[in-house]
Amino acid sequence: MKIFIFLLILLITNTAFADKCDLSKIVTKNEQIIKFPPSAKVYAGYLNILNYNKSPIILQKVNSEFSTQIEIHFMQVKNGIMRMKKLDSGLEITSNSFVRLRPGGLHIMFKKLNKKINYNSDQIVKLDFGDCGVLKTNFKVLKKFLD
Ligand SMILES: [Cu+2]
Repeated sequence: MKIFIFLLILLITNTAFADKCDLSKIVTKNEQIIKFPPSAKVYAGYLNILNYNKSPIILQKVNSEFSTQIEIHFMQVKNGIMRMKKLDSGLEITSNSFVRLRPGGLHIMFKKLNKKINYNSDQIVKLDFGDCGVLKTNFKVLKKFLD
């Protein structure tokens, strides 16, 4: 009986670990912050996120030192007008796929800027994937989006 319970526990924990998210299997590319002219009160962030995990991941929060309010936005056409809307439940990236955050679509919106950042500098941006962990990335500050 004891052996049976032991095997059962082993089986349960093994299955649990099989689907465990691995932060090293999340890859980011082409990270950039577009800084609009000095008068602008927000910056836009773009990047590609690739998920090589066997399970979906969710980008739940974004943190940085230069902004105290960071949101993930998507574009929506309402009454013929394109608007930005906040993604409240986070951004899901399904297993073995990727998402592109780029102008005209999904993007990170850095609001409440509290630190000056210079063009061509690298800025640390932390991507919080919840249980999967926090990925520290480097974003390049640019005037114009580079594909
Ligand atoms: Cu926005």
